[in-house]
Amino acid sequence: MRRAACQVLLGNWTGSSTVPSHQLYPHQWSWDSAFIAIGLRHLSPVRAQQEVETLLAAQWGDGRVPHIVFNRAVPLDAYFPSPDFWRSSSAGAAAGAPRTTETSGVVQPPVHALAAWLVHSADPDTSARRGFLARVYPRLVAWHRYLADHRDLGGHGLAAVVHPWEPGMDNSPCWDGPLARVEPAAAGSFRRADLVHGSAADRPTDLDYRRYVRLAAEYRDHGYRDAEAPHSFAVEDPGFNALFIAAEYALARIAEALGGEAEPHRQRAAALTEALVERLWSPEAGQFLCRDLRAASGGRAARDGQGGRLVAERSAAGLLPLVAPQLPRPIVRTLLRTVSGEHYGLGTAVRLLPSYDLRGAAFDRHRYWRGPAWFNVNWLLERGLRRHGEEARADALAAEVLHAAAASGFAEYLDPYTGQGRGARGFSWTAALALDLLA
Ligand code: 9YW
Repeated sequence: MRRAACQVLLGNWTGSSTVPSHQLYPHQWSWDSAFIAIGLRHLSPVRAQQEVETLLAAQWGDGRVPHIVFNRAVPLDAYFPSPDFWRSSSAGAAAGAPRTTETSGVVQPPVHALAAWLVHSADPDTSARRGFLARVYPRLVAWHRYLADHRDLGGHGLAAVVHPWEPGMDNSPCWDGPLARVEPAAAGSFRRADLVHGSAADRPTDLDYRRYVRLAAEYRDHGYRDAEAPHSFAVEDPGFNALFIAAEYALARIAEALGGEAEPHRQRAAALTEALVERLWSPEAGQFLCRDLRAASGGRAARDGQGGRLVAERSAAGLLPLVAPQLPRPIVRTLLRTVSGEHYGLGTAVRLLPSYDLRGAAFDRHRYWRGPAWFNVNWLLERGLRRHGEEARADALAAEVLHAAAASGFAEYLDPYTGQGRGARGFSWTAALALDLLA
């Protein structure tokens, strides 16, 4: 299995970074690269460092790390939206977009500091010799500062996402409500490239895409400036913020290794954890929920006086706070019950955590983030279980992840009931995270 996983990563390496999948996603993706680097460190620590550094080289002046870094050698029609849609180097000039590299203008979850720390730890000598941590640290600090300063749209310390691509779970049922208020772009005004390689029944719908396009164009037309963009979609997502917390703790370790100040990072991580619990924890749901910042006030759920409204959909993103080390113990206990309860059924109805509530009205075992099991989510859960002392459950999950990764040819995602692979094969983060679990 190790050899097969390495082959996937070697095949998807482009010379300076790794594509998630040559056909479907032929450029560099932000959180993919973080997960890929975590696996690549076992194969080549230097390549793993390059993976992170290539991504960070495309960082914008305002600190944002774009969700896609485009490879100019790839034809424009291979992926939509292409560089001529985002027009980052011109439209993003005021926000400090790079002049010579084209990128998207939205972000993805901030897993990078965690990846950088794990990559460094795999081979501290090579890392020190190459000055890896010293080079990436200021960039990671600027990235986190961007999230804290420009994305605290709710005003209580959490980072908000402004597009369904940002939390990395494009068509999660959690966005159905907030997206319904977005006027879809005209049908036929763009051409989807994903349907050439993916099956329509697995992918987001055309109506979803028309709204994704509208939101991205609106952001672009405001120069990607957060203070000016209307951000008609603005959500506090527990997965995104949980990864922000884990990354902030990783930044503390990086600072320490460089002989710098770790305490401010720990303090920010603690403050984020507090805000996460305060704003997104739902005792009734037994998990964290998303907060829709643009929901009109009124209705029972809105009367918590926190602004916006909790979204009444259960997604696996609401379990990811298990990666936060300082989560209050009663919340950890509840989350552990929820994972194996009727809504997720881990260990009973299914062998890998599904992306969405098995009992939810929108559940669809094949459609992308509306039910299928994803490897990065399960890898994070495995880490969370271990972090909170659930060694046996973590071991069992790791074994299931490895089995499913190999049996599916390193599929992009799986039918959670049958374990059958769906989407792309030879998918990079699946191979990388399998390699990490094998190590
Ligand atoms: C897109 C690359 C990306 C992942 C996302 C996943 C999908 C579609 O593919 O996004 O066009 O960006 O939802 O999490 O990073 O693998």
